[in-house]
Amino acid sequence: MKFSTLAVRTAALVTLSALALTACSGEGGDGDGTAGAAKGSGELSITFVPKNLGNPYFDTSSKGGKAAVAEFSGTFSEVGPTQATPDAQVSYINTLTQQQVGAIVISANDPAAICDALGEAREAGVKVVTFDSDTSPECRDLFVNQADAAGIAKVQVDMIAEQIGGSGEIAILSASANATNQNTWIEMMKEELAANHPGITLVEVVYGDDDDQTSFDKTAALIQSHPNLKGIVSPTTVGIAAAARYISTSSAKGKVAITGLGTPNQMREYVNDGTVKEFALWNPEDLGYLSSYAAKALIDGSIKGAEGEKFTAGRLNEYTVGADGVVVLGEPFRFNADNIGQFDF
Ligand code: RAM
Repeated sequence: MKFSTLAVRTAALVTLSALALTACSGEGGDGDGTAGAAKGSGELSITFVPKNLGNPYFDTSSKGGKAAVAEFSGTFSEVGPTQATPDAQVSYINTLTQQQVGAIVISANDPAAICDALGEAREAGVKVVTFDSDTSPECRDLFVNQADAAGIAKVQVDMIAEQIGGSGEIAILSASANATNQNTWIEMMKEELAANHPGITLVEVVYGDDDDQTSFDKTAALIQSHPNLKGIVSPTTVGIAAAARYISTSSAKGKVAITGLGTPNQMREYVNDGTVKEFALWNPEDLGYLSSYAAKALIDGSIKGAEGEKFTAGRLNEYTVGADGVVVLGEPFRFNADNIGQFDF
């Protein structure tokens, strides 16, 4: 246990320096805003397809993706659905296949629902990189994972255990019910709770669909139906911000802890008003940046997605493809009142 704590702390420090650097060098403003897909069969035309548009997390990952594409003089674009439903991305993938883009970089709302469409894209010569939320491995060339899933699960369980004093009822407010990434983390959180926190009971898992209002309403319902609830873990940036907003003006403030995965810009107000003690995330801008370089390496043939292959990702330096075609960005980082002022994303 000691070793893993040390390893996480060391990695967190490294990540902190990377985050601080990014915070200083990032361009201002929000995400891409480009309408429509990259046109034509331009070799390095790379299109990002987030789970949903209008989600600040994906605005930030697209910003990093766009910056990388500009560095290697490719063409960047972003398209996607407004709602994070399982097959909402299919029509966008089909259009991109017809347009013969160089690569699709996609965060999947469902591990299987977009596989046929991605298969057709790959048959047509389009490279497919999943990032953030994977499909089944056989449906893509590479998955750029934000952090090791076990580490993401553990940091969230550790934070809620610390914040509720190690015992009591908790609930999870997730994204959409089919989201590959959240479902993986939830399973691992359950294992971590069972193994190391016998005093904590997970009473319910609810789904806010990465929609602000739905997540807000689900938070209210959770607190009403579980009067002894001591904490909520929300492994989604949309959910945690909506839950914090609800709790900040309700009588649950100070009684129900809220933690999980959030962006500093969305959570700052709730850390400053005492609603939230601590939450975690990686740098979504770096995730997008790395994903664009991975797509480029596939397009130019320097990698195929096989274990052990290496490629260079601009200012993030060299990465190696791991088992099952997975590239891991880094470690999650904890944000709290002491450090949140240093970040702008
Ligand atoms: C939301 C999305 C995304 C997830 C983050 C933490 O923005 O569900 O997939 O990685 O939260």
